[in-house]
Amino acid sequence: MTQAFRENTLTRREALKGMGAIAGAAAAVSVLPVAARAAIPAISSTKLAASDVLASPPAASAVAASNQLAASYLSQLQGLPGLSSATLPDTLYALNCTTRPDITLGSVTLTATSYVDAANPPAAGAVQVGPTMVFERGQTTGVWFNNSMSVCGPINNVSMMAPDSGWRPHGFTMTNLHTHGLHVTPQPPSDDVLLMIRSTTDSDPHVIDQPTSFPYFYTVPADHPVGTFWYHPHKHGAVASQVGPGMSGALIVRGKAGDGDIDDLLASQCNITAADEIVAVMQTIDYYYTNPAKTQAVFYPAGYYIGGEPAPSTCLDQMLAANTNGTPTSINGQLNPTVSMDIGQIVRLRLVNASNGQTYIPKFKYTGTGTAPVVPDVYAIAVDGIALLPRNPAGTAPYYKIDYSLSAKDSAYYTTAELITLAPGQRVDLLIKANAAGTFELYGAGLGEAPTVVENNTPNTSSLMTFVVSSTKSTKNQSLPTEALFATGTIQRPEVPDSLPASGSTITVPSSMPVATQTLEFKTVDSAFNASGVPTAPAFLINDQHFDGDPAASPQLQLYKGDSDVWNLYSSNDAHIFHIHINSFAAFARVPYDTTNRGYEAPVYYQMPIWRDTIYFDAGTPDTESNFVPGTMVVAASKQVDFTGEFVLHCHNLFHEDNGMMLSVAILDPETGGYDKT
Ligand SMILES: [Cu+2]
Repeated sequence: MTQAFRENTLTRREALKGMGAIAGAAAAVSVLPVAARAAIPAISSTKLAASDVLASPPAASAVAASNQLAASYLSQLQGLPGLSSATLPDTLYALNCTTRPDITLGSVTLTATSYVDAANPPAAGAVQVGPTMVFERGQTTGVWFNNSMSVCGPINNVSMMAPDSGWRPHGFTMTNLHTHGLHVTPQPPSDDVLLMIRSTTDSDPHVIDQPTSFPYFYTVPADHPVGTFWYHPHKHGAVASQVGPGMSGALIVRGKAGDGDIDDLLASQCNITAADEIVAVMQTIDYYYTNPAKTQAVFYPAGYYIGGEPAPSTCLDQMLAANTNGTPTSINGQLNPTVSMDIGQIVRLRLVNASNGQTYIPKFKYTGTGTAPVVPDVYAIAVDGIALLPRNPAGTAPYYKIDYSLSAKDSAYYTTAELITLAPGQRVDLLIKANAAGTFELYGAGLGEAPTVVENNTPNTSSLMTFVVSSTKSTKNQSLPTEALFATGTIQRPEVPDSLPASGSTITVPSSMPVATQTLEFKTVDSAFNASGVPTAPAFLINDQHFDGDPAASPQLQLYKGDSDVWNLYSSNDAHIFHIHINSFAAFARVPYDTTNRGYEAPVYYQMPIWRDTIYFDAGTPDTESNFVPGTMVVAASKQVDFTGEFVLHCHNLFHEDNGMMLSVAILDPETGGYDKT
């Protein structure tokens, strides 16, 4: 098997060698005007209107111009091994990773690495969130990707090829692009997060032959779920330092009117349309400048575990310090923006948690004086980009209403908790219905204020957004979707793992799944840290392994196309967040640990399987190294369909990921033991 695997595999080193040849040409061509990118959502400083939020489709002429640009790269792309079937994209975006000196956040102006729409660069002072990209299923979208971010001297010493680069932050000006949650091939030129795109400013001799541009092509299957996804850098060792200053953006997958998917049903049955949507990218900026002049801006995240670097104290100043509510949280680059609504109006809020390590439980509170009016109702309709399954396919009540008062740790509690807890990397689509006039703050609830899967950690309790409900009654004639609507057969979700029921209130773990069980223990090793809090050995482990850091090494976990896998996920120290690329999983139970009797209790099943690509689990208590008590276990299942190739699973606390809490994963063709050609 190993031999066949090698023979059928385009190794990463071979691929990069081929791409090195593209780099020179790319730098010259990338200055051509690229107009296909739809306008960046114009978001005012005080108000988010539905019309400012989503980009309109690019004009046909712009697509043609972009295709012309893409075509100039195709012959070179097709010269690469394994890439002979590359086709012209239907839409092309151009994304620059650059350093902007003019980003404003609240009263502060900062210099930071940023995603910029090359076709429509932001004005000075504009927000630092990346442009919202819209991918249409059934189509191929290209993202022409350039890296020219700046580097600060000492940082460059943490070379790409530094020893122990599998478990130390390093290579801060190298980057790449990950389409978080998309079911697309992990092979280049698609969602390959092992690629490394160097900066045009980077002179590290170890990376000088890497490309500075890359033409990503994403073919979204015609049956892909429509929903809320996002994109961010995924260069191992530098993810937190790049996502932290704001290198992230929303990625919305859309279908077509009349296709019967959730967007279409909401429009036709409930009069909730794209014009009623608000895309809200949540970011936290608690970063240190690398020099006092603020002329260069690779950031040390606060609390980053840097090995072999000068202590971040003498030449740094802090921008936004964490307060008692956690790090201040910006929405699309603004602090506490306002949304205006009328009584009875419904908006769809697409929340994206793009923070490095903050977890939120969104909840409303009245902020005015006098008798509190009824706060807006909150319904979850999708998490991690996939429409919820119904509990009862014939249910007639609006779905899924968040009941913040639940407290008994039963099925309803854990289901609600899973839907409303928003851990790093996760998304939730909420319908917000205004009940009464007043000013209401959407904020992060604390423990005890709402059901949550955060049981012994500290959620972020920042202000998020303010909703001002006028005394006018809405004339939009909207309605809430019933539970039965979510049973409509035209709603696309991932393929159901073998033996896992698609819905129903009596889910049990099948006794004989024809599958593999993957049990993953996430662990922070306290004794690996020195007195300064810097690891001197791998400190963030999954099954006692850390990411090998070698792009040519064999995958650390092998799965097979066509298999279903059950995932048992737990932590024995510290809270962690499991994320796996390419195939989402259906979470269906949490299994509490009895700390007194030292054993797992009976599983608490969700009311319906909940599709996710990212999931949170707490550490147990006490979590001292000599007395590990595991936290609540998550049980999930997934089916490995459509794609073979190499990708990763990891903790989505990005500090943990950069310190090695990641494994390389391969999905192999069971016949050949290798990867299919794309
Ligand atoms: Cu972690």
